[in-house]
Amino acid sequence: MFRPFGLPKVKPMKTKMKLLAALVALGAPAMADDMAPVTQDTLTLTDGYAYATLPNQPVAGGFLTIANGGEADDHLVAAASDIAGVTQIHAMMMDGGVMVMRELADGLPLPAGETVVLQSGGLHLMFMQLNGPLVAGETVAVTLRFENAGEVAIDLPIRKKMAGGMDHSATGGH
Ligand SMILES: [Cu+2]
Repeated sequence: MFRPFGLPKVKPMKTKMKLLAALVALGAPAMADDMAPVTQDTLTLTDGYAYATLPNQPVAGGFLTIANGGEADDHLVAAASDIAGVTQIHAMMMDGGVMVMRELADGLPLPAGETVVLQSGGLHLMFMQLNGPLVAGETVAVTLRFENAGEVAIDLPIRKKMAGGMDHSATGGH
């Protein structure tokens, strides 16, 4: 399912970050399920996350929201993570009445002034040839390479997968 492009989504995150910092300072159990927003060049990256893997799950999805506040288009060209031998940029699409996913070989366009959401059941980062499990409460370090903004390093918090949710697991384990 694609969310139409062009829906600006800007959330003030400062309060959340302070709360998070306070929890960390108190030694509270891991609650780092919100990614600190990252801004580079005209891009703002928010709402990053990945789901914990099930035993023997060979691949996993990564998700985030990318807002391009600039006047020029940008382009997510590539992604990489130490957790995976290969990281690709995928889209879900209908093919003969069946939902399939495809690698976006040319990357993901980020039109000027628009916000692109990578989410379960839609656009996503695909971690393949996993080197180990994704564990809830930990993070996945990912480097994204943009045509204009250059390389951006982010840490995706790993969330527990909700049972019965509308996510990839229904389509074959990721
Ligand atoms: Cu995929």
